[in-house]
Amino acid sequence: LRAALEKAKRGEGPCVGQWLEFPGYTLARTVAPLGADWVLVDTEHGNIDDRDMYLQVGAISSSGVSPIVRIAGSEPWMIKRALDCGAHAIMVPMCETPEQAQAIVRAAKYPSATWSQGIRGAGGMFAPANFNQNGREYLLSANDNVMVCVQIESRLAVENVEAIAAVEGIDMLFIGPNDLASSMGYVAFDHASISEVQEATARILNAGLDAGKYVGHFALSAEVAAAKVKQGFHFVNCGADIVAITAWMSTEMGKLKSL
Ligand code: 3PY
Repeated sequence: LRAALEKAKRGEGPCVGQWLEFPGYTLARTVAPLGADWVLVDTEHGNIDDRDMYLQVGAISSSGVSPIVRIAGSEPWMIKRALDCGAHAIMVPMCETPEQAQAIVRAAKYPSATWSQGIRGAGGMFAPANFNQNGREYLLSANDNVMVCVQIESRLAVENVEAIAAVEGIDMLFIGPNDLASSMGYVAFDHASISEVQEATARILNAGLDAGKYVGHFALSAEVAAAKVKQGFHFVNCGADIVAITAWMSTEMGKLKSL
């Protein structure tokens, strides 16, 4: 994942992914080989429980693709379980202050000489296989290899974004445009046409770039994703399983009825 992000930073093509809202090993197995650098398992809004998170993360990594888990909240135990099942990165929603960002980093790091504040517990050895490592290798390298991404998606988060971006151990800022618009008092789905949201988007992008961090943006189509890459974002998805299924099935059903 880091290699794909570094490539994106050098302007050699974006780091692209797919987004899972539905549960199931076979779904993850089907989606992972479709050309993505990463596939995200969404335990925040998806119908994905702890067991399915384990199944999907394993299925994605065994396809040679980086599994990312979006955590339901920012609780240390949730971060621990996502990392213990072998996520290459975590995405934590609604990070609004540098103090919250520091707490998220602490939860994602084993205590070590470099990360004396780390509180991640050292049990659960399912993760090493997803990094082609043995347990000892994983314990020694996870603090460097596992990536921490926080979502900037509220008015307060935008006010604090430079301070959040400066937190050591935060690798990426990711914009959730729907929640951002919603927190500013607009209808979430209208985000693309709201100038306040677009101004905040530019500020978040600049804060991330100035701090030397990766910056990502949520997108529901290739066109939107490509526009965000053009704007300077490194990391984008291009839809989600539920979007693909509903769009394809309703279009085909409509076609059939008109034949
Ligand atoms: C948002 O758009 O708010 C997101 O978090 C993407 O799911």
